[in-house]
Amino acid sequence: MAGKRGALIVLEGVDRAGKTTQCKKLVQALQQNGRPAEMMRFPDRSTTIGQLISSYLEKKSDLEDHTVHLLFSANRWELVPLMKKKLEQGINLVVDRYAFSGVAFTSAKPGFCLDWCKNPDVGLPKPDLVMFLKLSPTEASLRGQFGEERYETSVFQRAVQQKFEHLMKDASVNWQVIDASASIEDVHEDIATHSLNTVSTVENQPLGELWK
Ligand code: ADP
Ligand code: 2DT
Repeated sequence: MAGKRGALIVLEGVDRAGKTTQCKKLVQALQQNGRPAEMMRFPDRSTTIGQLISSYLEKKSDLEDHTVHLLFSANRWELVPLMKKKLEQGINLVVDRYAFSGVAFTSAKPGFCLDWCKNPDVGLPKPDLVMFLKLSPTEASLRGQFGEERYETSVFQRAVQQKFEHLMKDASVNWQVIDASASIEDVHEDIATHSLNTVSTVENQPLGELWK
């Protein structure tokens, strides 16, 4: 019989909600529980496609809006063989942003419908758990200024938040809303509990396909 597979766990949320902080802590906690775990993030800026995206985000280059959406999706697809291999090896993957950010950010731009935005990501490995770190714009602003990258304005982030709210109504995805305004340790406890439950639940189940 094949061994137990790893879980695909995604953290989503607005800028400064604590995604990166919590992904790192979760990987450590899973490992301390004897569960192999690794972190990934999207965009993965290290690949050739990722470098195009990075230059766009840093405003060093301009890309047409449909084009950059497809590049973000391609950046996920190029990592799929590696993700599947690791999951099959029993490694739990903790992912900082995924297709939900892809859809929320592009559909917050004028002229984009949700369905068009979802299409390129249909069939990606389906996360076993997606935790949305919820934080109000006021609380986010207390965690520091926006950076200099594209999309880092309060008007755009509010539009993105609304798109996330819409995506979270999709019951085919295992969404969990996390109160990200609590202390780093309390948020971590919440996230670790959900994650450990998921890891045990899915270890003998097949990996799903997103939005299919
Ligand atoms: P994200 O990846 O969602 O943009 P980060 O993990 O980079 O967020 O955190 C943004 C900033 O907020 C960092 O300075 C981090 O130390 C701080 N931070 C993260 N979580 C909390 C928390 N629960 N309470 C207060 N500050 C936090
Ligand atoms: P960070 O590297 O700080 O998370 O910023 N984005 C992300 C998209 O527009 N589409 C996507 O598919 C993904 C994964 C969110 C990355 C920025 O890129 C946006 C913020």
